[in-house]
Amino acid sequence: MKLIISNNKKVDLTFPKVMGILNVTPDSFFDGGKYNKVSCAVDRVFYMIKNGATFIDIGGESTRPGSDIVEEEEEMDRVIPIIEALASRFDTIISVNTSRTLVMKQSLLVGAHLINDVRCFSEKGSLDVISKFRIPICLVHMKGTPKTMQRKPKYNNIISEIKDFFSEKISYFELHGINKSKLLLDPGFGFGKTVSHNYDLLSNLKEFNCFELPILVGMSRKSMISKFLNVSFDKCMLGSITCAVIAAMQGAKIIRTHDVKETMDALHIVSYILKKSNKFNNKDTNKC
Ligand code: 7PM
Repeated sequence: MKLIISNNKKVDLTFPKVMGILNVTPDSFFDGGKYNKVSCAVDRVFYMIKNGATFIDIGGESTRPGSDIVEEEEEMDRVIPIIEALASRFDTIISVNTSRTLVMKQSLLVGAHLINDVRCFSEKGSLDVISKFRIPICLVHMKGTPKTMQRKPKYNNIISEIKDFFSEKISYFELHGINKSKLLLDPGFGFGKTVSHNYDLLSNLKEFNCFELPILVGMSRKSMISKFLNVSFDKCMLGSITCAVIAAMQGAKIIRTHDVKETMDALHIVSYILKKSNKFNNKDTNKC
């Protein structure tokens, strides 16, 4: 499986790859406020690339549960100078975590490669921007909004509900001129899900291979780990890597993480096992 980024940029997704998280919000629960200066962000990204990150995901708006909306201008000021600096220095794939049309457009103009929108391109005009730039996009499942999503989320069958969501979105984007090969699918761990829902998802993750699109997962230091283990966010690394391994063994192709080096160690072993057992091409999966 390959992901075409642009004419001269492709990523081989036969084996899982790492997406390093760069939060440039002042309030992020884990690394907030540390990388909001351009030079600090450049250093941090250099370190992540050196340790094996293929993608860098930059976010200027906190979407963690209960967070407030950030003003557009503020989000622009946080992310655009950093994207510009990264694009001129590194050959990494720059993903932007945003829901705003203007931020998407400006990011792409200064060199971003991928848009990761947890609100699935619901803002007016965003579809036009992504179709014009022909870039890959990540479709994330979320029930509710960041402000309200953790107020007693309920599902009858979380797997079939998310499969229906993906089917609907794939058709919708294809209808609007976005090639299916540009889509990444993310079941959205922590976005309107209880701890138990998140583990229902993780234990059935291989079900989503039926779409024959790359699966991206983000569980790094989320409450499915901290609440389950009853530890603070800063003591969640091994739990996060365990979840990453469980996902990658089921065919997840991109692991979004705070801990690039440690996740890469785990994924090297996963890749070798997938290769030896001939399970890296997800050919054993059923149709949706
Ligand atoms: C709960 C806790 C929800 C922390 C979200 C967060 C993902 C993402 C984030 C993900 C994709 C935070 C994160 N999580 N993008 N952005 N997938 N594609 O750092 O799982 O606040 S945000």
